[in-house]
Amino acid sequence: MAKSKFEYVRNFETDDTCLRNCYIVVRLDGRNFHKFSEQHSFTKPNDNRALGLMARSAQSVMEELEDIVIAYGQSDEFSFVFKRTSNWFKRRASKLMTHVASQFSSSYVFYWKEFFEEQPLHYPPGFDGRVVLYPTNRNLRDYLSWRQADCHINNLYNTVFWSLVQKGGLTTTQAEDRLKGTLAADKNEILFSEFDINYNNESPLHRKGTILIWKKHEETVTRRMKLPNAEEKEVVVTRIKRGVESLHCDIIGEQFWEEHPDILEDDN
Ligand code: DGT
Ligand code: MG
Ligand code: MG
Ligand code: MG
Ligand code: MG
Repeated sequence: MAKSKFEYVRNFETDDTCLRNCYIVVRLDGRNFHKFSEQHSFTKPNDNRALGLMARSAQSVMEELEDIVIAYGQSDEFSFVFKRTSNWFKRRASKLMTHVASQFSSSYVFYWKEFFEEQPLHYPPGFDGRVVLYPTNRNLRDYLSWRQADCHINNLYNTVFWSLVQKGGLTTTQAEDRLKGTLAADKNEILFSEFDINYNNESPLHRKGTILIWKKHEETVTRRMKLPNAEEKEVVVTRIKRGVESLHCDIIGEQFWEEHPDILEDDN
């Protein structure tokens, strides 16, 4: 086919191929969720409906897009890790990122009612996305550890803060002042001595966030088969299917990675 004289505009497109051999991480974050959570009456410090909807939307991303080996989410953010050998969309960063962001956003709206029931969605939420490349398993694990440590730090702070306000009767300004300069141990102590809360017994969903991985399971179905002599016969067929599994465990230490050796590929 002859090229039109307009064809040259293609040359204005820039190359955004992600470097080979690197894990591709796409992290999404809710746009202005400070306001969104207020306007949709999210419970403080954690709203299980909101966290459930985030995880459900991330599951849809994993099921609909290719080559995601693990996803990690907390608060209004979710990170998706593409396997380092992925060649999906020729590793073009903009394609990967926009597919993740749009699949996630449309799922967030699509599944809203399943989680929020009578609470209406007042306006369409948005999510920003970024792509980061990690060349080694250590770098990728440190990235995920960073996000989970962030979850822990924020959740510990928020748990004490809202205990002081909701149960201790402090104003938000007083609670802020009370927590200024405190270390983790101080916060644990306030929770324990003043509110009878052992932080380690708080919900793992809130303390650890949500990890999504693939899990294989066997599925047995009965099929009706036509035999050559026109007779029908019932046949039992067993297939290996994979489904998304949701966990709320530690991913900073060794144990998780020893128990799930097929998430990471070798460094060499
Ligand atoms: P951004 O990301 O720069 O557009 O602005 P924000 O407002 O989304 O800021 P970000 O992402 O740093 O903080 C997340 C906000 O979402 C934060 O204000 C708390 C809110 N949020 C997230 N999850 C929950 C929840 O479960 N309950 C409540 N009450 N708020 C939540
Ligand atoms: Mg942000
Ligand atoms: Mg945000
Ligand atoms: Mg955020
Ligand atoms: Mg197209």
